[in-house]
Amino acid sequence: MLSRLKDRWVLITGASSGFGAAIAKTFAAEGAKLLLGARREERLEEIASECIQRGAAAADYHFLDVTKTESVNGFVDWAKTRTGGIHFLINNAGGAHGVDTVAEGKDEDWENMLQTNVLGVLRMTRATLPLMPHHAGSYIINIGSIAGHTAYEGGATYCAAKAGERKITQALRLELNGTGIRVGSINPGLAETEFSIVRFKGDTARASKVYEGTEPLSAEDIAETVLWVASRPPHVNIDEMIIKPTDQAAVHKLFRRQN
Ligand code: NDP
Ligand code: 8X3
Repeated sequence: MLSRLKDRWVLITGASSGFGAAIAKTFAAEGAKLLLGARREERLEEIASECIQRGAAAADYHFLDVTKTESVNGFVDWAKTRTGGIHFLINNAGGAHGVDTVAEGKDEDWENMLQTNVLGVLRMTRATLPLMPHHAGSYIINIGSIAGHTAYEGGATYCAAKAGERKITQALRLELNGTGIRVGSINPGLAETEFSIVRFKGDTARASKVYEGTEPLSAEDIAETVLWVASRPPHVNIDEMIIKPTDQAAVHKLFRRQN
């Protein structure tokens, strides 16, 4: 059967690593046409060329900083030179900065988390919506987190940001009702990507401790889930999904093997 992604234009933010890069490669194998954005263009170049090798019908990339309205609008203007219609918008760019308590929190970290995970999703969606065809199975898929469902110490702003992403997803679904454009959110738990390296500001030893003795999700696990969601027929909207490693019964309950 012909893939529902074949020759469909897919815009992925945060495609330079982790989930975004894995989603790009997974969609490439379905023959999709990819528009990849992030700040590290050299990474995007490598990923775009791997996507072509894997079967993407197109894989173009451009600098994107979702914290800046001009950058988002410039990215979408560039996208317009490639295509007249974007079928899938994957709002994935984001992450956490620091694990300070509220009492010790830094403005810069707070602003970064809210800029990327909340305002970035709003800016990208506003700019891309005019390019999304109605009643064509178009889909906005936002990457949330279990942090948007459950708060934890040291995560106040990240949890607030992902809860914000969840509310944006819900409001957007109401606003777009009747257009045929689907809106959904995928909320992963512990997954090993560059997420913790970024959260701990480049401290790789501290980052790897997060996953010690446990089997986290991989970026590919999330990419397969996004592909499944995007491949449902146009009348099916996967509203919201939570996906956690088997070892993670809840945010605070993580099984770690001793050895
Ligand atoms: P990574 O750090 O590996 O990837 C984050 C991506 O976001 C990178 O491609 C980065 O690109 C991009 N990004 C960050 N800031 C910006 C910006 N200002 N403008 C454009 N792109 C940006 O982490 P993950 O793949 O794990 O994270 C992807 C998403 O998944 C995030 O929204 C994260 O919050 C969420 N998530 C992660 C989980 C995990 O445990 N890993 C669990 C649940 C959700 P660049 O630096 O090149 O700009
Ligand atoms: C990333 C998962 O539990 O570190 O969103 O917040 S968690």
